[in-house]
Amino acid sequence: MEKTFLMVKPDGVQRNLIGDIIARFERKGFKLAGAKLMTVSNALAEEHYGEHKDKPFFGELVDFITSGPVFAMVWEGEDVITTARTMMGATKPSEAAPGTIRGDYGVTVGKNVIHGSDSKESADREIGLFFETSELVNYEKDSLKWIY
Ligand code: DAT
Ligand code: MG
Repeated sequence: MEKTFLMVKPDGVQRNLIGDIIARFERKGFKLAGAKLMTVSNALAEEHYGEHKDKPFFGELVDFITSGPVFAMVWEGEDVITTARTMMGATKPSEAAPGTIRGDYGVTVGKNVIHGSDSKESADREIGLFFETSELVNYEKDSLKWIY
C-alpha cells in the first residue's frame, strides 16, 4: 500500500492542531504507520527542503521548520499521497479551500500548518529522511474491509 510523509509544522504544534490533523486522516480511512514529536536540525531541514535551496524564502523556511517541535507521521492507504495533498489544501492559504487543513487554519504562506509529500519519489525520500525502518509499524486493521 502507498505511503506518504506528513508533518505538522511548528505553528500547528503550538496551536494544538496535532489531534485535529490526526483525526482527519484517521476518519478518512488511512492507516498510521509511524509518528513522533521531534525537533528538526538545520541539516535535516536543508536536506528536506533541498528543492527550494535557490528560492528567496529558503532561509526563512529552514528557520521556521527548526523553530520548534514538529509532529512527523507516515500514513498509508490507496492514493494517500495525492489524497493527503487534497486534504491539506493549496500551499497559499488564500487559495486553500474551506474544509482543507490549510483552508481552515492557515493565514500566511509560510505558516501553513502542515507538510505533505507531493509525489511517490518525495514520499520515499522524506520517509527515509525522517524515519528509521524500525520506527514504522506493519499491522492489520479490522476496519480495512469496510474501507476498501
Ligand atoms: P507545499 O508545502 O505545498 O508542498 P512548496 O513545496 O512549494 O509547497 O513550498 C514549501 C513551503 O515553502 C511551503 O509550504 C511554504 C513555503 N513557501 C512556498 N512558497 C513560498 C513563498 N512564495 N514565500 C514564502 N514561503 C513560501
Ligand atoms: Mg512541497
